[in-house]
Amino acid sequence: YHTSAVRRDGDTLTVSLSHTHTHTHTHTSITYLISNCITRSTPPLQVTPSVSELEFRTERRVPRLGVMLVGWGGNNGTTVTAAVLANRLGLTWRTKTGEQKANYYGSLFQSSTVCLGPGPDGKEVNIPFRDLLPMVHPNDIVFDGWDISSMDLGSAMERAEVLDWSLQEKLRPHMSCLRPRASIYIPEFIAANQAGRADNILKGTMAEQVEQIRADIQDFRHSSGVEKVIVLWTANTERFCDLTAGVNDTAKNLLAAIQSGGEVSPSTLFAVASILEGCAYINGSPQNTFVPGAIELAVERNVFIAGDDFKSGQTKIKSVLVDFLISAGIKPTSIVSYNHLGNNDGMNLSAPQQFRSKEISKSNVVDDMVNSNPILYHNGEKPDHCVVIKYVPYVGDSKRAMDEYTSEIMMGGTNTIAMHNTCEDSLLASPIILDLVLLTELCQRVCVRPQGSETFQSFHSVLAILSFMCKAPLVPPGAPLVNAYFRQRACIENIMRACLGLPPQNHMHLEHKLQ
Ligand code: NAI
Ligand code: DG6
Repeated sequence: YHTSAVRRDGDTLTVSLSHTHTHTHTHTSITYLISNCITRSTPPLQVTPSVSELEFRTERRVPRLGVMLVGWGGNNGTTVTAAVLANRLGLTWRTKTGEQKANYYGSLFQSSTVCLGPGPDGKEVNIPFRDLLPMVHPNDIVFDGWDISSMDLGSAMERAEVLDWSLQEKLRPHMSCLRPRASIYIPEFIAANQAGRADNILKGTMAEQVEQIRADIQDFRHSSGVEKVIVLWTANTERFCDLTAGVNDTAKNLLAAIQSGGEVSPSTLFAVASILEGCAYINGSPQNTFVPGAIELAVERNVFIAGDDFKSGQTKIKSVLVDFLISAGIKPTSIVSYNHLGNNDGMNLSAPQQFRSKEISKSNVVDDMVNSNPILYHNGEKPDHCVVIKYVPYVGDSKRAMDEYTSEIMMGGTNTIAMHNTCEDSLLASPIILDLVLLTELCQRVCVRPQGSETFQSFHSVLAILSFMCKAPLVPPGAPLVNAYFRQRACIENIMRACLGLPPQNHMHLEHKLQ
C-alpha cells in the first residue's frame, strides 16, 4: 500500500493513493489477507495465511435518491421525514433549555468519524465517515411511502408526540402536504388493536395489490425525478409467516401463491413488488419477511435485500456489552432485558404473536459471541436470556429499558451490571433508517474483481454489510452471522477503505511501539 500523502488544508482533505480515477469510477486494488485454519479442533491446529489481490471499482456519481417507507405515517416514518426536512431547511427551535439546531446525531455516517491514519505530525487524522467515499447526503433524499392510516404527515407527526412542539409548528406546512399512499392490509398479520387506524387500504386480489405497489414505485420515480428508489419497511411488526413447501419455499412458488392468494404477509408482498421493480428492499421490523422464495427472487433479479429489525437501543448496548464481557474472559450467565413503552409500536407488540416476533429477534443477538468462547461455554451452554416488553401508554415514545447482566468472574465471584436507559425510540431509529439506505445505495455502486476472475462482481443480494444496523442480520447462506458491534462496524469501515485502496485498520500502532 502506498499512502503517499494525507494532508489537511482547512476543511479540504487530500488523500493520494495508488488508485486510478476514470471520469466515472475509482479503481483500487488491495491485498486481501485471511488466515485459514486447516484443522478445526484437534491440536496441533494448522493455520495458513491466504493472500489474494482484489480489485475494487466504485462508481463516483451520486444519484438522486428516493426512499419509499412502508409505514410512512408511523412514529419512525414521520420522525425521519421531519428530521431530514429540518436539516435541509437548517431549522432551529426553542426548547426549555435553549435553542436547538437540527442535526443527525446517531447516524454512523453523518455523525461519527474514522481514522485515516497518522498525519505528518504522527497524530491521527480523523474524518467524517461520510467523507470516505461519495455518498448521498440525507438532506437530498426524497421521501414517499405508504400507510394503512390516511393521516397526512403533519398530523401524523403530532400523533407521534416525538418532536418538540415548536419544531412541529415550523415543520407543519412542509409535512401536511405529504400524504401516504394506500397500502396492503391483511389484518391477521398485525395486532387487532391496529384496526382502528386502517382507513387507507388497497382493494382487489393480492396480485392486483402487488401490481398497484409496483405502479406506485414507478409513479414516484417518474413524478419526483429520482434516479434510484429504495423501499424500507418501518410499518408494524407482523407475526411470523408459516414456512410452507409449495407456497413460499421458492421464487416460483411464492409468485404463484400471490396469484392464487396463499399465505403471504404484506411485508413479503412489498418485498416482491420492490424486487420486481429492481429496488433494494430493507426490513426494519423483526418478522420473517424474507421467506426462502423472496430471497431466491432477489438473487435471481440481482436486487439487494437486507434486514431484519433496526438495532437501535437496548440491543445495540447488548452487542457492545456482551462482546466486552466475553472477550474480556468474563462469563455472562444471565441477561434479563425489560422494557416498557407507550407508542403505537408498543401497543402492537402487546399482542402475543407480534411480541413473539420481537422476542425472537431480540433474543439471538449474543449467540455469535457465546459460540466464540468454548473456554467459558461448553457443549452448547448459553446464558439465560429473557426479554420482556410491556405497553405503558403514558410514557409514549420515550422508551424505558432496564437490563441486568449477571456474570461469573474469577474464583466463583459474581458480577452484576444493571442499567436503566430512557430515550425517544424514534429518534434512535431515524438515523439508522438513513444509514441503512445510504449504505445500500453506496453498495449498489461498488463491485469487486477477485483474483483470477475475468469479471467484476457485485455484493451478494443479501446485503450482510448492513448487519451493523440490524438486530437479526440476514446473511447469505453459509455466511457467518456477526452481531458483535465493533466487528460489524469494522466491516463497513474496512470495506470502504478498500474502495479507496487503503488497508484495513489493524490498530497495531507498531510505529509507536518499537525502540
Ligand atoms: P408505528 O406503529 O408508529 O408506525 C408503524 C406504521 O405502520 C403505522 O403508521 C401503521 O399505520 C403502519 N402500518 C401498519 N401496517 C401497515 C401496512 N401493511 N402497510 C403500510 N403501513 C402499515 O411504529 P414505529 O415506532 O414507527 O416502528 C415501526 C417499526 O419499526 C415497528 O415494527 C418497530 O418494531 C420497528 N422498530 C422500531 C425501532 C425503534 O427504535 N423505534 C427499533 C427497531 C424496530
Ligand atoms: C419495544 O422493545 C419496542 C421495539 O420496537 C424496540 O424499541 C425496538 O425493537 C428497539 O429495540 P432495541 O433492543 O434495539 O432497543
